[in-house]
Amino acid sequence: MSNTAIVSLWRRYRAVSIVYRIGLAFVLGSILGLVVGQPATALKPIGDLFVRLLKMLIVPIVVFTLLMGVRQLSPSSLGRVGVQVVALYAFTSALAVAVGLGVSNLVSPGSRGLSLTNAEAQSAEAPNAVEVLLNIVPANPIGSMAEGNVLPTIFFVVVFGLGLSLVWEETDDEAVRSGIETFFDLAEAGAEAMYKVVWGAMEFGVVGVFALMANVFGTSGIDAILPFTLLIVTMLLAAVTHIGLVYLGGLVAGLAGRSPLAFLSGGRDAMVTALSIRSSSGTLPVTMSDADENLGIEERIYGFSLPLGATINMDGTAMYQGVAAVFAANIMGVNLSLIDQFSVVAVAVLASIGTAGVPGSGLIMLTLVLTQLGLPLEIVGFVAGVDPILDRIRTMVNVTGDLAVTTVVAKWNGAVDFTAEAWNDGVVPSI
Ligand code: DAS
Repeated sequence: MSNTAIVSLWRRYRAVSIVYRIGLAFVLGSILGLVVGQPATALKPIGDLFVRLLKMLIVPIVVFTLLMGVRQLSPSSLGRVGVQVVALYAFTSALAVAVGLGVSNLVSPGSRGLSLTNAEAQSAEAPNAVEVLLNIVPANPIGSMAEGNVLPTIFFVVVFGLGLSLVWEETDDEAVRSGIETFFDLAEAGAEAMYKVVWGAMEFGVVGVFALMANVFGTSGIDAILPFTLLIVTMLLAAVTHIGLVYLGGLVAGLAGRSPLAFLSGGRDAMVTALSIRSSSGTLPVTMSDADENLGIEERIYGFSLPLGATINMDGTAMYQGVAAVFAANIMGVNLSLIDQFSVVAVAVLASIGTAGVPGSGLIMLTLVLTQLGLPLEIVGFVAGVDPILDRIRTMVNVTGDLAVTTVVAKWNGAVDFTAEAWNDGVVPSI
């Protein structure tokens, strides 16, 4: 084959979105494992290399992305409306993880058809409740980072970031202020660099996922298809439950006293866009347009809450961490205690502050949750292959949550024109 043919083939290969290439690697690796059987497990070291790459990313991702996320939570820039928005965002995110865990405990994805016995089970004996709570506060933050302890690292970075914001507001010392701005600017640059590194790791992930799936299907055979199907079904059920109960029932009908169907009609463009492009940030212009034109919300509210929501409010992503944690534990044959599930909620809610509203970011955040639970990161490689489907569901929930909270806060602050189209297009009379 001539050089030009190879170059053009390479260009065509790179033109395909990385996530679809990983999806293709998932399918081809699975087929190879099914066809070749046990010999396919010889590829496992390639998958292990991909897992090590993911482990390398964990601490820098937490430090940089969370510092960047916390920068937007400085008390003065929030104000009364901001505090209402952030409080509801945090509350719905915690509920989302609980819904994800609850539905997963019922459906129990990963408990049949797949067992990962040969990966080292990192979890020692389960610590008790008091130990887990105490362990959230690191005795030595640098040591926690060095050991890759996720929750204490997250706790320290959030506290440190809030400290920087408070000093920035209170000090008159310009040198201190510019030093703090440098900290945050470095965090922003570091976060951007880490996302670049993440996608570099995901490039290798095409080969890594191929090898991991060849190993899985070479070991477990055709039965391994069931857990992945159940994982998608569980995520769908959790998403519908959360949207129905929390957003439509609790927020729109309960707190805003308006018709849930009218809300869905008003936010449909943003929900469909999110499903299509898998990016909250990319959907933001549509989300803002739905808020303004369909739902009659004033710009002084959505202009603050929606960009903030696209960055720090990721209910679908947080929910997914709960679903994937149960999936991973079932594959490992490990039972998640209530304490374990509490730590999933804590990591998922805090980590979702730093999760970017871009395709696949929730998959990277899964490495934090699995590390916190002491579960093998191979599972990130397993679920990467079906992430194009799971990410769409996550992103749609993320965007719907941003709009639902914005509707409630706007109602509380008299900033919704309920004569707007969606509330009165005859779908359902408002409550
Ligand atoms: N795709 C991300 C978003 O844009 C969500 C995720 O990956 O979890 O919100």
